[in-house]
Amino acid sequence: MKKKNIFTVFILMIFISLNAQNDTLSLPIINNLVTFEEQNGKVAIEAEYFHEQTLTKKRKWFRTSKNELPKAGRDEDKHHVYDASNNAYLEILPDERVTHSDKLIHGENFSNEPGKIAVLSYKVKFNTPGRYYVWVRAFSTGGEDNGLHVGLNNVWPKHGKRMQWCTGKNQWTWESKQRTKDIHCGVPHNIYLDIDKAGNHTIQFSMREDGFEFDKFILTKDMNYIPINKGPEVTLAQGEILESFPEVKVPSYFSTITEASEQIKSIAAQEFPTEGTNFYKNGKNWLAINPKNHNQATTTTTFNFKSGHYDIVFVGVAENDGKSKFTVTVNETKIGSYSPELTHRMFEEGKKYNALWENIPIQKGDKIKVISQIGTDGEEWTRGRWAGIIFTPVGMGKSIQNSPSTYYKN
Ligand SMILES: [Ca+2]
Ligand SMILES: [Ca+2]
Ligand SMILES: [Ca+2]
Ligand SMILES: [Ca+2]
Repeated sequence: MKKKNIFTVFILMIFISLNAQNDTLSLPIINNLVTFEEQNGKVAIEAEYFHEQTLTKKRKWFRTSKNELPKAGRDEDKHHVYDASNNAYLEILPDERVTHSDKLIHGENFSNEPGKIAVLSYKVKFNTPGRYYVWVRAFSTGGEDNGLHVGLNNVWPKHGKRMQWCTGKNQWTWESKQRTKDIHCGVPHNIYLDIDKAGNHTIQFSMREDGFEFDKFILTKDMNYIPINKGPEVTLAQGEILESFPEVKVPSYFSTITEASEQIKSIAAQEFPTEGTNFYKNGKNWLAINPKNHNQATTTTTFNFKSGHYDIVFVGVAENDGKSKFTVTVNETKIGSYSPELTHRMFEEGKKYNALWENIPIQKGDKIKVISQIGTDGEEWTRGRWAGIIFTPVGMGKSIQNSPSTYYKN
């Protein structure tokens, strides 16, 4: 065989094997004997347990888990396996419409009509007929990945159209709201399916917006039910589920946020110098002060990102021994001071323990200084722990802070 031919065969083999992997991730992992079961007016099902996927020419649902990362064209957000129920979820790819400025193509990256693109099916045995409200757990990182349709037995009723998520960005969020012409963020109690008689029915979901991430769904007869955390256990009427997915550790709050978008710049606490600052490196994520030796510490580094105006998010660590105090300056001009509230945990980081300073001008080469002071509850001392500083485009600082809280006992 000529060199060129060998090369072609080689490329072809890579192509086939990559596609094989991707095809695998869009195929069902249960057979069509598996039937879920409604019990006491409720049934919960993992998105990844569909028995069939159809109409996949333009877009397809792909499974993501610790060792299964789909490569199916444009997909700018990160993987979100941590905190997903069953450690796996589906994402509809490619995600060609990421922001409002990407062209909207009806029937390709958007489908206001249900049942047209990438239809997932789930077999459910209902013991009780009646009206079932539909809740879906989704992960949205923007404004063009937060819509879905739900249907029943190949019918797409009015009240299954346009499920919508507005709040709960950048974290797994249960929602059950219908987008309407007047209320874009959706009307609660408006998404439901009417099960006319007991027995087997097929529950279906189809694409509204590409890039949508789908973890789990619940059908409940209780109009006032609100799921929490990962929701109820899956219940089976028939068949077996063999696959279980390996757990993924929740990354630190700071890294979850900073990795969420290319637009987000950051300097982690441990990227600041410690020598001669009274700080020490505490675990993998924090700088801290040993209260036996010091009550204050100061460290300075250079801002190396593009000059401009930024929203600044300071990720401090709440402690249960008191309130630390943090001050940030840019070239000796004070940007702000704050103290995270007490937590009942030993440590905690999350949105409510951050500071936000908006629309701050910073030049490349400016000196960013952080001053930490320890706090006390009268008996013990905090360690002035902090995780880092985040710089976002103006107006983004508020919205990027949603992410699961994290806490450690190093
Ligand atoms: Ca993605
Ligand atoms: Ca999209
Ligand atoms: Ca996505
Ligand atoms: Ca799941």
